[in-house]
Amino acid sequence: MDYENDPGWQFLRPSREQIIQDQSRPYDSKKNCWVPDEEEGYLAAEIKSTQGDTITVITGKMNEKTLKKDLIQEMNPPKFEKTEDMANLTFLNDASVLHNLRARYSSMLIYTYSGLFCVVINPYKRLPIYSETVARMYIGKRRNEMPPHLFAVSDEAYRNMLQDHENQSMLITGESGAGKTENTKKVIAYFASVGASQAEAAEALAAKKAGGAAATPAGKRVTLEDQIVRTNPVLEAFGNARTVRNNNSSRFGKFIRIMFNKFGKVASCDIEHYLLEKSRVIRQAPGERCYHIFYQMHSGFIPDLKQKLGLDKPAKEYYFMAQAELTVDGMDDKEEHGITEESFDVLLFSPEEKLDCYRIIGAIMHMGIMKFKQRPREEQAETDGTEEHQKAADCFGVDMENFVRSFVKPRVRVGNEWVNKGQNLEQVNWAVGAIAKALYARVFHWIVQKCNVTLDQKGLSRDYFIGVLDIAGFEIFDFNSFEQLWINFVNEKLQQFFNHHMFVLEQEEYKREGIEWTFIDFGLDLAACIELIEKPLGIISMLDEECIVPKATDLTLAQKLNEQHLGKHPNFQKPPPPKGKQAEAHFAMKHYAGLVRYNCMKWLEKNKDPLNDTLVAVLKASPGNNLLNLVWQDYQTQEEAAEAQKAGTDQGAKKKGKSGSFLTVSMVYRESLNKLMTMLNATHPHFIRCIIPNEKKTSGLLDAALVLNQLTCNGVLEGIRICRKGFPNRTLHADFRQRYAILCAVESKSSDDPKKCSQNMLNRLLKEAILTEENFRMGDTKVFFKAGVLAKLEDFRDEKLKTVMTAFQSHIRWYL
Ligand code: AOV
Ligand code: MG
Repeated sequence: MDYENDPGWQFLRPSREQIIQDQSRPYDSKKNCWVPDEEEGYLAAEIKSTQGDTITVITGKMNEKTLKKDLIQEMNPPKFEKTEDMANLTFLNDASVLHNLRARYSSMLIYTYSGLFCVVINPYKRLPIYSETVARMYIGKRRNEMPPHLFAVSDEAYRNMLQDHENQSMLITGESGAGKTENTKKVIAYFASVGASQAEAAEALAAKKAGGAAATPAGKRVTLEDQIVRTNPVLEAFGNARTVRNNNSSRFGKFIRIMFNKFGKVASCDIEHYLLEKSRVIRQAPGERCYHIFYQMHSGFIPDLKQKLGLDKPAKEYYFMAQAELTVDGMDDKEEHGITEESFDVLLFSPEEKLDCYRIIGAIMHMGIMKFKQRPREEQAETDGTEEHQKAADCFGVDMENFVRSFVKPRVRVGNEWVNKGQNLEQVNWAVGAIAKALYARVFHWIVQKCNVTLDQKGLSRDYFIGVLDIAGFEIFDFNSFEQLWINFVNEKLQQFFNHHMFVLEQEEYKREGIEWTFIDFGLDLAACIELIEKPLGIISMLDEECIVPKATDLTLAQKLNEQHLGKHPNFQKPPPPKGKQAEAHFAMKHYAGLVRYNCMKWLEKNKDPLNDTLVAVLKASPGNNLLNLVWQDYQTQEEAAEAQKAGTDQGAKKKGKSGSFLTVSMVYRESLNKLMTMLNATHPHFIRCIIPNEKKTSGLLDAALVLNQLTCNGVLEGIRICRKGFPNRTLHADFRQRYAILCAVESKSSDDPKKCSQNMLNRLLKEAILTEENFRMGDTKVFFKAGVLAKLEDFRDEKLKTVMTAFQSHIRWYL
């Protein structure tokens, strides 16, 4: 294939001219270095003089600087300029990693490997690197045969699955706006299209060999692959929103499992979702929007939709969707609604299901402007006009009187009695918000389940899967609450998983090679923080506990947490005083990614997530909206629970954990996190780290401090430091013999066995004090080196070559 003529190629590998130019800069390993710089992260500099611990340098900006010796970092030789895998760098340090990523990004080479990671920087513009032709270039290729690409990682996962008969996972993480979802979409499309066609060919071949007829390709009808790809627009319409950082921000995490048969043909698919941000349904911060679907429904794509739902006001009057922005630059809600609708159809949502779903969202919009008022001198709220109440009830298909009564006079239990208890205005408003959020979350869950039913195709056997995880990275905000605790906890677990995986892999290779080495499990580095969150008497169990203590408040929780852990657990700290826009905090936690100040306000409520049961009962029994019955099906109201208990049928519900009244939000989250981790632990993982280059959504601009911070949070830099503790560079004995023969000619010919030769050569290098015992390890097939050692050998080799060449040239001259 003629790769270089593909329009995408220039964004995958620099041209020959460019490479020559990049590598032509003068270089002196003793002088060239990096010095820290506020703006650029690190500046290239040249050492002028050294006095004891201090060093004087001249930077590229022609400034002279004197600084502590240990602040400077070594610079790599020019042959590593824009290197495709940073694990190969002679000098593994923060400055070189940043420089390499920056140099590559300036040429729009957005993918780079760093050992086990694939790092990608958001290009903020469409690059022609995801085309069908580019995808084809990567099929069946090994990672080092092609420039770094998400497709290379995807293909590796696909091949590993078929060759090792092992499930695979792709973990795509990064900050908001870093490109997780875009990359997830490309991975899914790659498996769906390329994986499918390749497998068809394999299957046809197998069928032919077996003497049977080739399997017929799916033809023009809607294929499972189409349906898999189509889940995305639906999930994005309901789960994505404009935020300050990302115009299309996913407000939930997802794990998509694509299942394959043993030929590698897509057999089925399912989706799991995590931590949907419910609060957005009723509240949006400045510069943000509610979920896209709200605006799509107002766009007029379905001409009579608004009329059917009684949405006769302009969008800006519906409070739940109009607190901040109504539009998104570059996004046409009408067109998007068309795509959502089309995808709904491909995924076999029926017209009735779609309409019921829109009616529920419509009802939420009406609920946001239902007016209530308080009776003078009474703790009793009542309706203030009933227009919106009626419209909401119509959408729900329930009786308006019943609907309103359940807000203002719900049935509650007092001792053994059930009574109708009046509510004040604040309580009513709170109940409206709570039910809107719960309903939305339940509709979202139903949509995912409905997609799963469609994707759950019978027929092909499901032998393996590749799971793709798209989940928000560590969040360190000015105000960190319950949601951040959970996101950060999940990330802590994922990072531990990575560190542990790396440890296991290294360990396995060392063992295979017969190297003596006690490796440290770096997964354990994170254990302390994880324990602080999840163990008995840890933060989450104390929160759960406080939720059942009478008269407990957020502040009693904060106090108990501090009493239990402050000064006793290394990761639990007193929050430093707020800086800039930071909010007050009740405690701080040392996470892998940094210190996070947490504020406990509303934690009890967020964890209990109470609902107005009377209202739920009304909605659940709706005679006019089937979907409404369905989404509440697994919710047992207190009254139902009491009845079930009386009748002795309560056990089942409790055991299944289906009753909302028995489980806290944390308990549900914990269960789904455990399930995810168990599943990931049984896969071969592949890691994609997405990086946001700047906060201006601008292509080509790289904010060094922002990027360095992410490299710290996502473990790329830590991964490199861990690497340095082991023996990251390795060469086969035969290669070693050939390359360094010039340094020890006699030994390189001392045996026919390459291993013996390397051993003899290494002994010689030891004798000459070029190497020390600590520098390397002999394995069965390879020699392993500490970071930087191979570079030293290369220097010696270069020098030797130069001497030989000079001698040779003078010899020739003499001869001539
Ligand atoms: P996220 O998933 O990581 O954020 P997205 O994948 O939504 O981030 O990316 C944000 C925006 O960056 C997209 O809408 C694109 O405009 C642009 N972008 C990202 N990656 C690419 C790419 N490879 N090519 C072109 N444009 C890209 V969040 O969901 O907010 O955490 O919760
Ligand atoms: Mg996203």
